[in-house]
Amino acid sequence: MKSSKPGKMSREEGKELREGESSLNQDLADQLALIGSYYEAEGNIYRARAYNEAAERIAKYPRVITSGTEARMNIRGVGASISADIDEYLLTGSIRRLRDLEEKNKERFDTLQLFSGIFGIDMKIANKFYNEGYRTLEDLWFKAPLTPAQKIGILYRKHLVLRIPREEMDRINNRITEILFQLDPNLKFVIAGSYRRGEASSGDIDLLVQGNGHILEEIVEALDKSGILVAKLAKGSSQYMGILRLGPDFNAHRIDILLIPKESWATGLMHFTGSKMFNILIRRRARELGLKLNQYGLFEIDTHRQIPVKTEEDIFRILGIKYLSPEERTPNLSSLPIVSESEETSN
Ligand code: TTP
Ligand code: MG
Repeated sequence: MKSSKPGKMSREEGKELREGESSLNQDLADQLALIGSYYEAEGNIYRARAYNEAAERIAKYPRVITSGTEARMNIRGVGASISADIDEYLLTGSIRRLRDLEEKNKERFDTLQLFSGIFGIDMKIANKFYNEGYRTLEDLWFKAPLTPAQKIGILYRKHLVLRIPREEMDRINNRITEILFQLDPNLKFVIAGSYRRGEASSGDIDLLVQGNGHILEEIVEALDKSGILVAKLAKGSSQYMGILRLGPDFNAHRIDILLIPKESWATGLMHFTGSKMFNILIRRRARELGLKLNQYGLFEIDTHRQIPVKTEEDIFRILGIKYLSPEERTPNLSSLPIVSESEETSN
């Protein structure tokens, strides 16, 4: 679920859990693991194991799964029924077997929905809490071994599920701009994500700041002093996750502050601007040209050499794609406008 976003901090470990494509396999694996957990709860150990093992292998599978048959041929433990589930998931986005199990185990389903809606509690943790006997948020609050971030997630749960209207995002942008300008007039920063794409509302605030090292602490301190940071959820050397609130007349929202080194600025900006679908398409295009694109840079796959890019326009040009403004990088994009060879030579 959106509010948990367990992948975000993994930047610190140098992994790419936010890469759109790997998340399709991960989503599928999560669904299968969830089926496994229902079978486990029903005492159907054989099926539970089959689904859990398949889920683990699918999460590690290096390519995006395109069909049940592909999975059956390449992944041990994927038999006829899991293969059919995969096809159904790829076609419709959900799996009937899971919906039936949820229907049959309604109390478990409802509780998992409630728990996994809290920041910092994903389905796996929700399952664990359910198995330990917790059923309500009061149970969690008073009896479960919650992390400080999960407690904050419970306190702000009503706020965090709401989207942020663009008008409020503009105010947040202005306020952050004032504070950061006072801190350092030369600081380069931008609110990326859906806000930069011009969307009417945003799920969170994705603040990118160019720089290295101590500046993150200084930024957090400055925002904190101004009174708009109401809670800290997690902090690494280049990423901060917290909750921001303009004041009592406003809701509280998730903010991520991401420090991006200068040499990664263009690719970082592109990545965190999204949309997720645009990222999938442009990374695929890069791969077709023997290149690897991620938030850290553009690289030649064979030599691992980093190709220097200063702006997003550079990336589009190198990949032979017509420039798309952030507003054009919509979540329902289905293909990228490739520059034809004749256009290239006429330029
Ligand atoms: P999000 O904040 O999750 O997405 P968003 O800003 O586009 O939408 P929302 O209004 O709901 O916040 O992530 C910011 C960008 O990071 C997203 O647009 C693209 C990139 N990203 C991926 O490429 N893959 C992912 O799995 C996620 C979570 C993000
Ligand atoms: Mg966002």
